[in-house]
Amino acid sequence: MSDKKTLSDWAALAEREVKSPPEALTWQTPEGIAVKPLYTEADLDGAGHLGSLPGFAPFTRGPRATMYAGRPWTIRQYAGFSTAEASNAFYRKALASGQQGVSVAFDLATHRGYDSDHPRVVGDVGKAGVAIDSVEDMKILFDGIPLEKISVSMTMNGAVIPILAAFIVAGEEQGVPRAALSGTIQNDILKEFMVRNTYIYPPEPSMRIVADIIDYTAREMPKFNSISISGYHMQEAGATLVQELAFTLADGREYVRAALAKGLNVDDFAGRLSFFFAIGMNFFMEAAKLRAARLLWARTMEAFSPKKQSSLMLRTHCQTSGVSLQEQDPYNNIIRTAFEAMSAVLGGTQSLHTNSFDEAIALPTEFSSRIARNTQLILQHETGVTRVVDPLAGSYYVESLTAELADKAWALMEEVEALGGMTKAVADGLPKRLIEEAATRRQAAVDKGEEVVVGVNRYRLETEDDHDILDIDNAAVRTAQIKRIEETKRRRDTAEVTAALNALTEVARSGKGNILEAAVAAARARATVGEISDAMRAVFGDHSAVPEVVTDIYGDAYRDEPELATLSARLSAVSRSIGRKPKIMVAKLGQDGHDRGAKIIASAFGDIGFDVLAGPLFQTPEEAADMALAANVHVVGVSSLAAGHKTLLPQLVETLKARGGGEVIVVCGGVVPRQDYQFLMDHGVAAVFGPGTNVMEAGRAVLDLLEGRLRNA
Ligand code: MLC
Ligand code: 5AD
Repeated sequence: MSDKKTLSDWAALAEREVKSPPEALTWQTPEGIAVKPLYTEADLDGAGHLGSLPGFAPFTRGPRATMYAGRPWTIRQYAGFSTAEASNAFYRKALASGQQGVSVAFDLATHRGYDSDHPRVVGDVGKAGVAIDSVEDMKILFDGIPLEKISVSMTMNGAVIPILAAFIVAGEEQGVPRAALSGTIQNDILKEFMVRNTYIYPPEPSMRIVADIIDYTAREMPKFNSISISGYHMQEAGATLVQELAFTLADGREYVRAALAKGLNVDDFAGRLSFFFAIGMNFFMEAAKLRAARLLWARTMEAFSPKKQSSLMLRTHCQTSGVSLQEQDPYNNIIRTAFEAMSAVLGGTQSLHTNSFDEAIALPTEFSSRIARNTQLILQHETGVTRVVDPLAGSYYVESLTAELADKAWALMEEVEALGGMTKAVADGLPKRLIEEAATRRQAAVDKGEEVVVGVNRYRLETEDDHDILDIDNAAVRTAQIKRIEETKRRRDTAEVTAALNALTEVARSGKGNILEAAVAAARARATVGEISDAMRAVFGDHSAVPEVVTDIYGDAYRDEPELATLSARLSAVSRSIGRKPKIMVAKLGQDGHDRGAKIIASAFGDIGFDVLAGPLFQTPEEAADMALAANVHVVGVSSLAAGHKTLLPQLVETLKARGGGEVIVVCGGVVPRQDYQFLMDHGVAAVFGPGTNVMEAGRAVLDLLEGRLRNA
């Protein structure tokens, strides 16, 4: 009885159970990792990272010795909408209800350095975050929130200079010197060029801004994290976990080099670099990812020979995954978020945001935010997970995943090094391409039902219930903001503002002095976010990207499916009757830079056989209409993820009509609440494709519309 069983005994037993060799149960993940049905001690042989203790390099088991037993992670919910007054009230209520840190979501106008009165941002003001135009707004935003006690994260990358400057001055005027301010500024521009797209200036001056902020905060703000090096948005854009890990850490290495090139000493700033990862549904792999991230960052930093242990330490914020959440049967999202939160905590995050269940529909309501926050409070207070440090350590599976993720990510980091580092790799387009390929592959797997999404491609409800959503009256916010801008400009000393802005331009031009320092003076004099941004635009110019679309990924996945052949045949028939392939322009309007959906549609529609024109980011409705007419398209498909659809779509339809393009079919996809479908239809939109749309079905629907138009012609 006591004879020890071997792995081959197990394999034989397993084969009898499932009637095929156990290798058939191996799961090939998108990372290229083969997950076996059983892990044993033998799998630890290759795992060289074992045996370390928390609080000591390489920190695989956590950056602190006691981790949550000493102090739990910070419950830091990302939020912001409408005006500074509205967001301030929301933060105060959240803090009174158990939230522990603040995290500001700015609107897209602010992100891209435009004041609320700028004509390019009519659909964006106050929509996806709070509108901030000057110190006056910033002071209202933090009114009654003690900045010497509560740490504040600000997700800002494009307009990072005017926003951080306004925050510093708001602190000053609240009686909190900048040395006492604690918090984090995202300040991670490389991933903006890759995936998030709220850049303003070209890469080179943008990297100078990052380095100037690291320099200034290292000297002046010892409690402030100078950067939040973010993989989150890569995963949201479709990256695999290996890509997320590798590109994030490679970005980090690039920022370290930029700071060193400014003459800083590594130990003076490395301890205030922080990170930010997404936590998706692959439960154990996500926890392992955080462990691997700490291991690899310590290895990366060793190369710079720091003296302080803290310079090797990766501290991170995590956010549960937005893309994993669904519009269909949305209460399922509460469950998804809870699992993701647990995984982030088992991985040892320092700070966490849990998404609200209405994520795929609109911004959170007070109700959905409460559930999201309580998910963390229950984890902290009721489950006992805080009592023990790194409880997954020693798990054959998790340790083996930690090692395998680290190896694969390191190999990809080496590839980036071979290209000359991340700035060069980003310019070359490699990371963006790899991420978009992974995103398109993933979409095909979901559309084909290979990857199950409950309530979407399986167990779908016949009818969905209505849900209350938060809808922002964007016109009212804009009016209020414009009024405050006018007041601020009336009260300030114009000569002082002009002098400060000129001085800032000169620092930008000459390369001498610190950009943030000059901007703090301008902010104090009440220069606006737009004016400070423009003072740098005058020297740096604007960055514009040419959209590239990957091909043959979606089509290849459907190669042997009759569905694709049927669709292609219908498309050929339409092509014959109109004398060319039907042409569709995929458009992005306003300041919404979320382009995963647009890129997947452009790529898949191209593979199906449409003639696809990918429009650039940030078009006004008029610019999109002109481009569509000049290119003689049959269809314009607008992808909207930042809630601008009710303003921008009607404008597009009207402009097309006014300029002789009344026959162009306009469709819309993205984060559009069902409540808005009728409004859009009444304004001339032919079809709306909400979240969870199967791309093949969208293709069929667009063909239906084209065929209908031909019949009526
Ligand atoms: C921690 N501390 C302990 C301890 N654990 N002390 C004793 N015993 C323990 N066990 C101490 C720390 O040393 C620190 O002090 C203090 O407690 C706070 O702990 P922390 O772990 O540093 O937490 P926090 O302050 O919350 O900082 C976490 C962080 C930071 C380092 C990850 O960068 C951060 O808060 N990031 C949040 C980023 C964010 O919210 N981003 C939103 C993005 S949304 P000291 O003195 O050492 O500091 C987005 C979406 C979009 O981007 O729009 O696209
Ligand atoms: N308020 C709350 N959460 C937001 N997110 C984005 N903007 C806001 C906001 N204004 C969250 C969503 C999204 C992720 C990028 O951040 O979860 O998926």
